[in-house]
Amino acid sequence: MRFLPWLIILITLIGCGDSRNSEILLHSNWKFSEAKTGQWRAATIPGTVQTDLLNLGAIPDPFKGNNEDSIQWVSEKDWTYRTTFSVASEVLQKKKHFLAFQGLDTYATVFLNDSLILTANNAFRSWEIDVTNLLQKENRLRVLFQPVDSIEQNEADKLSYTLPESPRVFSRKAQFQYGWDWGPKIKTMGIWRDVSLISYDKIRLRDVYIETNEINTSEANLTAHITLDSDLHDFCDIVIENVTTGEIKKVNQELYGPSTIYKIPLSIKDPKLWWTHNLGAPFLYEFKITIKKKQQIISSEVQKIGLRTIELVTEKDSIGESFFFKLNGKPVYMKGANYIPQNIFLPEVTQKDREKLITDVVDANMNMLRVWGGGVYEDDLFYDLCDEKGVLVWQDFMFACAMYPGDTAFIENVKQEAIENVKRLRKHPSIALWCGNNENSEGWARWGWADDKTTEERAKIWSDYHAVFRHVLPRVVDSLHPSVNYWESSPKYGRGDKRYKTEGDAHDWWVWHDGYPFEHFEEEIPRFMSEFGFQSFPSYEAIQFFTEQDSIDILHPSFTTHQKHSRGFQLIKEYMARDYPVPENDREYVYVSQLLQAYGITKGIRAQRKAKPYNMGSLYWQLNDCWPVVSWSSIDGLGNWKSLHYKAKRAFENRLILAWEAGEYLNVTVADDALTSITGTLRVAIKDFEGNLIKEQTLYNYQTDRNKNEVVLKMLLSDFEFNPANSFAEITFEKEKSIFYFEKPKDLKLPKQEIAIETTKTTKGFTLRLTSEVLQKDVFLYSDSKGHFDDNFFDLLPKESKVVIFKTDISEATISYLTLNKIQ
Ligand code: BMA
Repeated sequence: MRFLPWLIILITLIGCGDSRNSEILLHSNWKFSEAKTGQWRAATIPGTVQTDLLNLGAIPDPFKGNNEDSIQWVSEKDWTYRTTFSVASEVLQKKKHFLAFQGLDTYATVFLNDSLILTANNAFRSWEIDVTNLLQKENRLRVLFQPVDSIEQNEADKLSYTLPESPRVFSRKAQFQYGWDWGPKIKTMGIWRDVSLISYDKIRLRDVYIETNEINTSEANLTAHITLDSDLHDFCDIVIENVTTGEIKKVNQELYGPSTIYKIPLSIKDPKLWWTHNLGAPFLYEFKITIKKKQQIISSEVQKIGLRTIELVTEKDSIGESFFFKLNGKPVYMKGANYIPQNIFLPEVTQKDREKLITDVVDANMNMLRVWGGGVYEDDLFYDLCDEKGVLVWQDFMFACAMYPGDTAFIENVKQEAIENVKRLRKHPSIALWCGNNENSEGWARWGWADDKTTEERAKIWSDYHAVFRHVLPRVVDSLHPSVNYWESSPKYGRGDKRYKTEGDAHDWWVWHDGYPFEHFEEEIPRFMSEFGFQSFPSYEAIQFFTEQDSIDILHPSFTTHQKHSRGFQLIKEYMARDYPVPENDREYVYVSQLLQAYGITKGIRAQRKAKPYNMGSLYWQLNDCWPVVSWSSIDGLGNWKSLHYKAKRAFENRLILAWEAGEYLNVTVADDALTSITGTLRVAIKDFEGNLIKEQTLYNYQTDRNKNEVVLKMLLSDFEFNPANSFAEITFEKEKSIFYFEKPKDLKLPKQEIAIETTKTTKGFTLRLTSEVLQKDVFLYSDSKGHFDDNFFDLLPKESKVVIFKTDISEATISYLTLNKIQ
């Protein structure tokens, strides 16, 4: 997964006949065939059977139309992959050779030169096989994949009861691929991560982990854990260079045989801490670790580390039990979203895709992502980006919405998976929490899963749950990553439990699944909201993509597979009718669906932030999609920001102006998440939609307080005459501005006037200057040309102008707009 940079150096040096470790990617010459058909065709590694077939035009694009249904046969067949590779004599001369598979999806048998070398059964694990005795100059490598169905059925048949969500629970494979309420059912198969040949002579650098033991203001104490494979009683030099400070530590080490960890103490003077991007700099130290023998470099690796402490504080208090994170000793309010894999075809996700997404996360002022348990433990590159950009990661183990088996083989498999992934991910300062599963315990307690089970069956299923989530996983975390907390399940309690509000994290699905109005978010606020969400349609581009039409047709038959929630369309319409005008026109309907989602979710964010420090986190469901679809995401399957992403960005600002009506008053405060408070002028101006000032009130020398949100300004609304349907409050505090409306969007009397738009072509796209005599609500700029507006879905204030940048590579772009004014 992350071998490439040093691999290039290694390969170039192999020619010199030195004793360096060598690793060669085996990604070439692969062919694949449906078993026994002998029809061999070119394959891409890493990849999947489905994407290989797609590349050949042998199956239709499952993201388009209703093609998803017609490709189901692929995962029901056996498939074989094969390649040949030659090994250069310099490499072949080395004493030890290993074949390494970073990921096989899922039930695979591997043959090298016709000898069986591996039987794999977990897509979340990597495999390394000693092939020293089998490797030749010319080699044949073959990997056979079996469909999951019969294997799962076999396991299911061993039980006298049916596990909830069986049979997917028997396979250690991304669970969302079995179909989810936002994703297609595509059970991929294939060599989904790197495969390589590792060769060495006497010593191999297997792993490096630099652990932070203690940080104080003058010094940080660290331990480098260097894992080496070696012959007994050999010696080598371990050189650790802190590239950032220039300090070098060299140890002449006696070696004790294979897989031995050598611990070397390190320190950093005047340490610079790693912070989330909204609180400081995510500072990283770079270390270079080199293994030398008699002055010859055997292997080297670069690792970046961040110095920080992170703690989940769960303490009994007068209300129940707290749930908040302390970063470097400071309580931090977490703002973000739930992340799912960026593509159902996991190897299709490029580094550019990851970079774009994590940049979008930072741009939206998010400081935490929850990597949800129905996907995968992501590649290191994902966490590298979070490390660099200052985003914390709540990492679920890969279990979601089900009850899992508890036989010895399953538990052992899970244990190895956990050990490997915790060891890999603990290197990243972004990892803030390990969480056992998504909604398994809530499901068991509330979703009727136990209803048809006998007392003995219930006891057995619960004790199996216990074995994985209260025994194996916490023990792995405690032993390998004790500086980060383990949390058994998200949420702690379901919404049927009265402790929902007072203890732990919570998922609010009263809104959406139970049809409660958005105002519910303001009434039932938990200690930490780790999921709450609402669907919207994706961009016009995404709809055009999967309907394969130029027009926008929301009744097109391809929505049968691109709306996975049985009541989805109905719920969107019901909620829309409560708060918004319901347009007849499809383009407008899509637009309002996005406004609606943003309206509801930012209402939730604001209510949760207002409740700080009672509530200390707001992570909405969901950040992204794994294909183009109608879903809860704020960024659609083609990477376009929906209204929610723009509006979440505003609601997640470090300093957020909050206003609400309480009786005859308009109450105002500023929620401040920054580490240092500021003092400034808070001003409320009531204006009509033509911009006439009706009333204003000012508070001078107001100092923000990051620890609590008290009402600091109260405006008596009964003191003056105004029409709430055509007025708004413009509230400013230093650089921040917020607009408050007194009526629901559908009840506003918005004037009908056009916006004047002045467009200038620039090297990177277009600059637009928008002006209007009247208030223009929720201005939505769009273009048929691919691009990104730096701001969108904003309110244009009367007699003000606003500049928006449209970044695009297309030189002739037509830009159009919609506003809520046009729709009423
Ligand atoms: C949440 C998630 C997902 C699901 C979403 C929307 O609870 O954990 O299982 O997609 O609800 O229904």
